[in-house]
Amino acid sequence: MSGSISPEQMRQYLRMYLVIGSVNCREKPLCVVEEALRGGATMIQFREKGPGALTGEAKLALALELQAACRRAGVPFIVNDDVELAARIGADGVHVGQDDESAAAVRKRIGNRILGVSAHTVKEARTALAHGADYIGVGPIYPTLSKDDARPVQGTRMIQEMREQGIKLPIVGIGGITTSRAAEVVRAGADGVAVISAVTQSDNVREAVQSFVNQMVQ
Ligand code: TZP
Ligand code: MG
Repeated sequence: MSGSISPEQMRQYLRMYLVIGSVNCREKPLCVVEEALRGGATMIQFREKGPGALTGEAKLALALELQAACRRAGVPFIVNDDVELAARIGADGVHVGQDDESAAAVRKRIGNRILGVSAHTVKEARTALAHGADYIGVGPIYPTLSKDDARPVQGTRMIQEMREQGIKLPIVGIGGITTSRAAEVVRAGADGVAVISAVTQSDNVREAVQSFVNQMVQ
């Protein structure tokens, strides 16, 4: 069983999904998130991972700060992996990978909040649905420098295959997506794009997000 969010609402939230942690940022993460929200980001994922990532109280403090910005903007705030943290701060949802706590267990723990699951095959997509996922993240679509343990690049083919095989769950593509590639990801059947570096490493975060949002309209 999925949560209480409707698939239609979920698809809207996935359109321009910014994934962010302190290690991805060239300036203060709060500034990046606030600029992204001004640019029209539709959902934010706090993914505090990799060399130099914050832990403990510092991680909690940053999560609270970013969550407050999202609340002010009325945009959902999702926590990657850390179900404990999500529960503690009352996040709007959790995103888990195939190597994290099982989606079914997370669904039990988070009730109706948003549950996102990474899926790399049609089988994983079906299992995610059975376990109560509200959306799946599919990738890496293109080469990425933002995830050390990324699986092989899939191109847009897997999204297409999932749609051909009857997967109707909301899908967000992730991995190496730039503004010039976003349309291709949506054409393959995704409802939106999840992006780290094309936004966080950009000289103008707000404009980068705006240009993704504009791609989504076409
Ligand atoms: N999962 C698959 S690829 C990826 C994650 C978290 C990293 C995406 O980052 P970028 O910088 O948008 O390629
Ligand atoms: Mg994970």
